[in-house]
Amino acid sequence: MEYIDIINKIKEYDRIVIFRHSRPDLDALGSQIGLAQAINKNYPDKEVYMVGDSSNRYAFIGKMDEISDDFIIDSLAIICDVACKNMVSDERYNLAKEVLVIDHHENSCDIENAISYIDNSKVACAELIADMLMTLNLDITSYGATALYGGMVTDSGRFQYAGTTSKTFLAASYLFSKGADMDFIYNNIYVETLEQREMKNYFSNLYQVDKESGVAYLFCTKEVMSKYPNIPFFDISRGMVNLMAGVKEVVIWSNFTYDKESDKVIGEFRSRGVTIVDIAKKYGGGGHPFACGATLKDYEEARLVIEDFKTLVREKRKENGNI
Ligand SMILES: [Mn+2]
Repeated sequence: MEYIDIINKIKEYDRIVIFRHSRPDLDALGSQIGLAQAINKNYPDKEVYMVGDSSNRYAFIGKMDEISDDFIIDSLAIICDVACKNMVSDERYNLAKEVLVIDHHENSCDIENAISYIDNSKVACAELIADMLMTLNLDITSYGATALYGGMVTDSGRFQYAGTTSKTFLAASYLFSKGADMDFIYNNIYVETLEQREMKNYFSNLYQVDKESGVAYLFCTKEVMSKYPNIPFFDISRGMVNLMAGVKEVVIWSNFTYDKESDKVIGEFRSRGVTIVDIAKKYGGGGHPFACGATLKDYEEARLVIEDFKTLVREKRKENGNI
């Protein structure tokens, strides 16, 4: 499948509904909003809506729509930034005439009868969409460009993570030429309240480092989570994992957060230079080579993951003493 096939599919439909994964990050929301804005701009006669659960953290970027089942039945469903059916927010994509998946994750698509465009050379789904628009000479509103830029900035860790390529910067350049508002994104993402800073200080004192292997882990247990009843889960689970990043001695870092909704432990895993996604997959999860996660039964299982990380680092050190 090529970019033009995505656009031709969009052209076939008057009604389009854009989905993405639950607990959205800015790449999921930015991809949705950016794609909707691009369709509106280039094909103004089409009706485009976005659905899914809301995010406190990223509410600044825009709101989702309320739409009826009847509308979806006549529509093309486009699912952004996810290709696993159990991670899609709002399962009504099942009602749509056709389903098109646009994603950049490693996992292959398990959504039945969906057409999929998956490119895991893209650091963000938003980069994929921006690259498509740029390649096909399509236009986008400045709001849409800002949303896509936000997705690229966050999924690439401000163009720092592995996976950022020369094409990422070309896509960013395209978005700037369409009026992307960098300050709006940075002021909403990188400015925090005193309370947030103090919370980070608390979690910074909580993580453990196994110095022998260079594996760090944070256990945000039920007791720990009960100290922050009003903080969205995501702000701790993903928000705190990188407190352990950028430490010379730490090669793999992980955050295991108790989720009271599912009574499970959500693992977020990160690494510098060591591929860890296979361990995430072993525990039923997935993601990117150096940034992935898995849902675990309990902290006993979390300890098994940590042991696997330690073994992995030891094995890698046998191959390459510089790790
Ligand atoms: Mn993404």
